[in-house]
Order: sequence, then C-alpha cells, then structure tokens
Amino acid sequence: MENVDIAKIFEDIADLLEIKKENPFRVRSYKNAALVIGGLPESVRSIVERDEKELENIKGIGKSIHEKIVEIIRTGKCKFHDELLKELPPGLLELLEVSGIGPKKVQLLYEKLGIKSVDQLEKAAKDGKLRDLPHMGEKTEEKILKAIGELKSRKGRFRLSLALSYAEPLIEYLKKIPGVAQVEPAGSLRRWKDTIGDVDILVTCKKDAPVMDRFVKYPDVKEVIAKGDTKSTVMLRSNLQVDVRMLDEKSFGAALQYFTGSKAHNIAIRDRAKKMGLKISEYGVFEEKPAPEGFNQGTEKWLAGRTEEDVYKAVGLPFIPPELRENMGEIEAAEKGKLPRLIEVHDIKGDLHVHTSESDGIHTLEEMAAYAMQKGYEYIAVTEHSKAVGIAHGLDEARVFKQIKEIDKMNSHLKSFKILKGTEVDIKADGSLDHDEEVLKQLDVVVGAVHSKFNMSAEEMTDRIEKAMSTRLINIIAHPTGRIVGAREPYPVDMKRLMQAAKKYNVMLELNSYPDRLDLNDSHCRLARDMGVMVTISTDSHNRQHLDYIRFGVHTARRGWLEKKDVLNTRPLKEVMKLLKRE
Ligand code: DGT
Ligand code: CA
Ligand code: CA
Repeated sequence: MENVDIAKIFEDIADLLEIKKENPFRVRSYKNAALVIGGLPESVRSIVERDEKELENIKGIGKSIHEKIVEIIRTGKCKFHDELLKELPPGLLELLEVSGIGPKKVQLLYEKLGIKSVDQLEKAAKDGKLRDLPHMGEKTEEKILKAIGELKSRKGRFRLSLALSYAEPLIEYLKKIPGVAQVEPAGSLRRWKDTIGDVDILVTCKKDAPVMDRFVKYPDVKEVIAKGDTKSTVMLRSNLQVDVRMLDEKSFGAALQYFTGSKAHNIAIRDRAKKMGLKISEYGVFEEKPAPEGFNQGTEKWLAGRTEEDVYKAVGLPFIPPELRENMGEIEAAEKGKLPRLIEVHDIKGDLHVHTSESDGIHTLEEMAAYAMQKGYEYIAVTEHSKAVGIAHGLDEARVFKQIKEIDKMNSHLKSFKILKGTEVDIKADGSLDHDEEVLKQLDVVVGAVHSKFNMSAEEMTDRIEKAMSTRLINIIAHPTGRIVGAREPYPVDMKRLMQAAKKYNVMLELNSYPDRLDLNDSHCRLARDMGVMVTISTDSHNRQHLDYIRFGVHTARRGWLEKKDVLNTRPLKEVMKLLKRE
C-alpha cells in the first residue's frame, strides 16, 4: 500500500459520505487526510513500521483516521470503506469520474432515477430523462454525454505523477536485486509526458542475476502477463502495466534511445541514419556493407550503442534531452547546434503560488516558509483565494489586510528569504476582479484565476481574461486553461490571443505544477517561448510537501523547450520584484 492508494481510499470515503449527505465536516476531514497523505515525502507504511505513534506528528490527521491508516497498512483493507461500499452501489464512485458530476449530483441521479453506473447515465442522457431533474436541462444532457465520451477515451492512461509514484518504488526494488547494475525508466515516463500508457524499465545486470524471477514477485504485482528470459510484463494492483527488459551493457544506450521514443522521433532518426548508410535498432548503430561479389548478403559493422550520446553521435547529432523527443523540430535544431539549454529543477529560486491554512491549505505560513527555505529557495508568494471561492475559505479584504501585517512581521525577522504578499484573485464571469483595487495595490504579486463558469465560448473566455489583464492589476494568470488531467478538459480559450494580450498588458502565464493540472501544457510553453511571453512555474501548494511538485512543472516546461531565461522564478528576488511592478 503506497500513499496514493491510502489517499484514494480516504477520497472515496469522503465522496461516499457526501453522497450519503453526511456531516460536511466529517467529509472534509477525510478529504483533508487524503490531501495530507498524498503529499507526504515518506511512505506512511514505513512510518507505521517504524513507530505508529509518529503518525500523531502528521498535521491534519485526527485520531479516527490515524487508526484507519494503521488498519489499512496492517490488513490491506479499511472496514469502514468496505461497509460504505456495500451500502451504496459501487458504480456511484465511477460516476464521479464524469467531469461536472459531483457527489450531490450523484446522489440526485441515484435517488430520483436509480442511476448507478456510467452506462446508465449515458442512456438516461440520450433518452432525455435528465432534463426533468432540478437544475438540469437539455444543455446538461449534452454536456454529460460529451464528458462521458471524454472519460471513455482517456480510460487506461495514468497521470504522470501517479505512474511515477508506482514506478519509483519498483525501480528501487529492482536496483536491490543482486547482480543488477543499471535500472532506467524509458518510454513516456522518461519523456515526462503528462499521461502514461504503460511503464517501460530497462535493466543491465550480471549474467544469471534473478531479475525476471524477482520482478514478477514484486508485492504490488496483480497479474503476470508475460514472463520471458529478457522481457516480462506485469499488471500492478493499480492496473498500471509495466514492461521490464534486460539488456547487454554493450547495447544499453541503443536500447535506452529506442525505448525512450517517442515513436515519431525514432522513425525520424532511423530515416536520417538510413540516408547516412547506417542502420539503427535497439541493439546499436550499424554500418551496412554491401554484399561482396559472389555473396548475396552484406555484412554489418557495429559502430555504437553503449551510451545514448554514442548513438546520437553516430548519426551526427548531439545528445537530445528525452523531453524534446517528439519529432517537433528537435532533430533539425540539434543538427544546427540550436537545441535549447533547457531549464532545470535547481534553477528555480522560489514559488509564486502557495496556499496556507489561512484558506484551504494544511500548513501555516511559517511552516510553508520554513520548508521553502529548507529547499534553498529565496522567496515564496502566499496567494490565498479571494472571497468568491467560498469552498476554499477565500479571504475577504479584512483578512487580506490581516495577513499582510502578519507577513510584514515575519519578514522583519528573516534575512536571506522573503515572503511575498500575494493573492489568487478570482476572475469573475464578467472579467472583473474579486478584490478591490486598494487591496490589490498593497500586494507584491497578484495571480488571477478563473474558477467558475467554464462553459463560455473561447471568444467569451478570452475576452473575460483579457479584460482582467487590462486592469493592469494582475501579474500572472494561474492555470490558464483550467484543465484537470484525466478529469476535466480545458475550458475553451484562444491561447494565441491570450498570449498577445499578456504581452500587451505585461502579464505572465503560470505553468501550474500541481500534477493534476500541468497547465500551461507543453505545447503552450512552446507557444509562450515563440511569442516571448514570460512564464512562471509554481506549485499551487496546499501543503508543504507540494512544493516538491515543482519537478513536474519544470519537466513539462522542458517539453515546451523553455530555458532558464524564459521563467520568472529562476531569477533572484531583486529582479523578480522589479518584473512584478505594475502601473
Ligand atoms: P505510452 O506508454 O503510451 O505512454 O507511450 P510510450 O512512448 O512509452 O510508448 P510504448 O510504451 O508503446 O513504447 C515505448 C517506446 O518504444 C516508444 O516510445 C518508442 C519505442 N517503440 C515502440 N514501438 C515502436 C515502433 O513500432 N517503432 C519504433 N521506432 N519505436 C517503437
Ligand atoms: Ca510506455
Ligand atoms: Ca511499453
């Protein structure tokens, strides 16, 4: 049981309780617990194995949840969860995966129409049966059908962070097998794509190392799909599929290059090799010698394959970072010596989108700042929600002023670190902002965000955000398309026009690193780079460990060709303050 699995159980419990119309505080406590556990840096299992009393040190987890964690780790199950599942049809949870359907709607659909599965919901929507329910109409039916279509098309792919949370412990496990030398992830995981179909892992080892035997016995394996001497495939309990391949040292670089992909990149590289009279495969780069007279088959000479650098060199190219390997111009750029010098995680000097326990976060301002300092940051910006975002306990003006005072006081004790005063101000449907100008002018950084009325046309939505920018009170637009990976499609917005407006009003766009968002996405980053719009990479942290999500943002930015200079928060505080000036 990894943290993600435990968090999922608590999320389910919260949803089930909400469907049952239970006390909202109780619902909230399970939601919080899921959030806390999902963000812990250490596995709860190892904490409990060491000393279960240590769970008491984890903030945001009460006694009854504490007991359930121990139960889950000891027995692999949670009785309370099982009872709730027995009480309600299991398909109800699946209904929640349909974008726009929350626990309250599920409750309504179940009570009034007896709907308890996605298929039943689809049928009811097609038959026009939903329009008679309160707050629903023909439009809702259309929306639900669209959302069901989206759900069906994305089934089977895993969010990057989720796939990684299963792959990382497995990689550690493989590394510990006697005789194993190298273990490297390949495929979409190594390219840091936002969703992962299956995990590909490559291993080199001594002869006779028991890699395949041990791999299929990994405790999290649900089913062995294929087991061979050099390749095996398993299904983990989470339904994530994993391929492990064993390779010779001599061809490790070639295999890593081949299995990292993408397929489109590989095909382009292979064509290039062919034109040079070379053959490239997962075993190496070979020179093809024509058949000598009297023979009908030519010979091959092995040229390279030990490292990826060798492979690229053999086809006349410098090393191309995995994130760029999508055949989107990287081969041409490499050829001309014009590959970008991609941003790296350690270039980040601070985080400009952070919540605290003052709104819907878990940790206090002090705790967030302390963790940021520990990461070696120079600054963070505290950006609580504004009052329109009621569910997030958004701040009204009075509470903003109170927080400003608190931050000033804290800053007066800090030497080489600064807390920037900020807000994540809601951009209302008409493009106006949810805080008064006087308040916004007191702040170091204003992040604007859309949290409601996603169903506008692209033109209306772009107008809405542009209008907010035109106040010149905003520095940054947070999660500019509102997508939730695997759950909610982006709202329609004209990204090119948005970027033109951003330039005009001197506004930056955020790449939100929260793993469910990754918004801006890779191609938006590329567009920002081409259009000269500055990007910020922030985490939208709701607890202190979320600050570590920054790596998802940075690697997404790398997929979008961003360099250090393209990103505001790679700069030292002084420069950042200058670039955040508004007039
Ligand atoms: P995924 O798993 O859908 O997230 O995406 P990938 O990129 O991990 O794809 P996967 O697992 O099917 O294959 C891993 C890599 O193996 C892929 O990125 C490139 C390489 N590969 C797979 N099939 C082919 C192929 O038919 N031709 C070439 N050139 N390469 C392939
Ligand atoms: Ca894969
Ligand atoms: Ca694969």
